[in-house]
Amino acid sequence: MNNLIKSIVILAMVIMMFGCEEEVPDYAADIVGKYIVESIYSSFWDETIDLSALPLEDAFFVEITRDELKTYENDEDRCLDTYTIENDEIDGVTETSILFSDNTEMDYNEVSGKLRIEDDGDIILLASYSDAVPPASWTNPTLLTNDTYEPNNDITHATAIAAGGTVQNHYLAACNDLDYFMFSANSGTHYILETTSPLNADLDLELTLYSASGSEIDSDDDSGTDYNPSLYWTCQTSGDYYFLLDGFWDDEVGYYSVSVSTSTTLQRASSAPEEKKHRNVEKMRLSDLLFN
Ligand SMILES: [Ca+2]
Ligand SMILES: [Ca+2]
Ligand SMILES: [Ca+2]
Repeated sequence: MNNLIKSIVILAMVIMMFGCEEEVPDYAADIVGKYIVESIYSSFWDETIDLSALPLEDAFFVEITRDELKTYENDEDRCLDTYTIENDEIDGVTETSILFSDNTEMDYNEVSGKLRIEDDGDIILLASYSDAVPPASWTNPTLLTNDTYEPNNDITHATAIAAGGTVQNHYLAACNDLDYFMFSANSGTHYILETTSPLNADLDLELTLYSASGSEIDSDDDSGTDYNPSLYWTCQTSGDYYFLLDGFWDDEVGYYSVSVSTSTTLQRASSAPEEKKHRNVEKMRLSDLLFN
């Protein structure tokens, strides 16, 4: 055989050899990615905990590379630029399991586009996440992304709220979040500034009303339901007015609703300053259940 034919024969044999070899599926490629924890079923508590509505600073993240499964948890004090990360070294990925170098494994499968991981009876449901992990606010508390109205931490960034009873849903975040609001008021009209928080929420808000020049007009702490403030006020001069909602204590966090309503007749008689409502024990953090 001349050299050309020899080369073609060798090439053909090489192609046949590799062609016949069974291809090992790249299972790892199916699960590599960044995820946000959507729910956790705890076999110990026999309870599924829905985490899908948590603000980013309270959420949990998982990042899977070919070598590692990393779990991210923000520190309890959201005001620090630190967080906790746990690395589990991955040895291999089969069709159903992630094998770790410490000889443990977790089963996985896909459920409606989510990655479902089972670990010793606990079930963690992960949704794909495309933004930075950990979120920027974990290392820079000024970037807390607690609700869509942020930033509104000063009067110049106040959230506009219509004085027609529209209810806005907000979140008071850690690190001394301040939520400023602005509404237009008419002389002679009565206004009711009202807040509510979900049942059993451990949230104690206070409200301060300001004029456009920033001078304090009135304030309230607990006149509403639970520990929520509400304020009855009659406008003397038409114009823009501002109010601040912040936590009575430094560690207040949680969802609340706020509205500004008008009334031509309703005006609550002013009462003497009330006593501060007594609060019960602190609520336990979710991560105390999950990671300890
Ligand atoms: Ca807020
Ligand atoms: Ca704010
Ligand atoms: Ca209060």
